[in-house]
Amino acid sequence: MQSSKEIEELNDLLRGRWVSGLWNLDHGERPSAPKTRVQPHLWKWHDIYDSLIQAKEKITVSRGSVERRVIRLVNPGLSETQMTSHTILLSFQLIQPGEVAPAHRHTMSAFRFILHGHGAYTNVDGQKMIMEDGDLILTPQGSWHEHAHEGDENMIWIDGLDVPFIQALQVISFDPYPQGRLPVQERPDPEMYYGLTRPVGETETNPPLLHYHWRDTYESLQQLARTTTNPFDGVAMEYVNPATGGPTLPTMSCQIQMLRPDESTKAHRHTSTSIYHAFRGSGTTIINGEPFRWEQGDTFIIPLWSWHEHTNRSSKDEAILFSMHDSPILKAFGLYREEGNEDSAQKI
Ligand code: GTQ
Ligand code: FE2
Repeated sequence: MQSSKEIEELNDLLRGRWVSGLWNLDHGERPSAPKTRVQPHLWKWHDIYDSLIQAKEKITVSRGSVERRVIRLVNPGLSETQMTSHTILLSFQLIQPGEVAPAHRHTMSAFRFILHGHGAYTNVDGQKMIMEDGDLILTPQGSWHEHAHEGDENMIWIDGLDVPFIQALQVISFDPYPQGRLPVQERPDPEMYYGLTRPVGETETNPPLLHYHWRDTYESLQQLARTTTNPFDGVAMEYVNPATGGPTLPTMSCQIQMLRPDESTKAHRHTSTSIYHAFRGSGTTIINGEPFRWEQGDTFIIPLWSWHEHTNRSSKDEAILFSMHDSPILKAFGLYREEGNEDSAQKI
């Protein structure tokens, strides 16, 4: 049995050599099941909306000062980093008529899910995409992007970025666009490429799919609702990257799901973290035994390895949840695990 004094002396010696003994490992660093500092939490729409409106009064968007009017969701377990989870930063952005959020690019990938307003567009690498409620628009890593508003009412959308993950890899880089506006490229409407045909000879120049229209998404949801439902997620679909057949972005999967009137899903848990936005309807999600009641506009987070199940609280109206997941990261490294409880669905 070594005395603690001897161990201390050894530790002091090793410290000076920039090495360290494994005997100093805290057993808390070796939990028997995944453990996260991310806490379950629900943000009410009223708080988000009021914060955006107050910011609108006081914050002006202009080049070189505040380039985006953005409110981020801070997880109560991550107040030092001010992130929403350990992998994703979720924010809400408001742009007023006439404003331009100047062009830039960064190593973080982003997506936008549009909530309210008309007449704004995002330009991604020259592709001008007019935003409509329920649309999903991607900004893959390294693409130039600018937002501008030609309509006459406030425009609000969700921004999701893989900031904390890219930060952990220490590869954050950011460039402002050298000067002026990002030019819109004159080319055939990229939507003609999204089907299964393309102009002969243009194989290499197809623009990537960056814009998923709500009218298509909703139509697909309704089609799926007629045929099948997933026991844990209800009528659920992933936004696919057609170039790879894989998830929406290399680091983030975006999904849309419908809970039919009175529908309840069964409980499951997985090693990915999920953030949900109630796009339509109202419901209750039980996270590790604790009920979180959501209404349209609310956003909530389910930390990894937490049991969760959803219920639509209405017996008349469908509920629609938009969600984002870091599962592509876990899957890429063979770390995705899932456990389901086939018997759990219970009425609340
Ligand atoms: O709109 O380009 O919420 O660069 C955070 C960083 C939005 C954006 C955010 C960004 C953007
Ligand atoms: Fe950006």
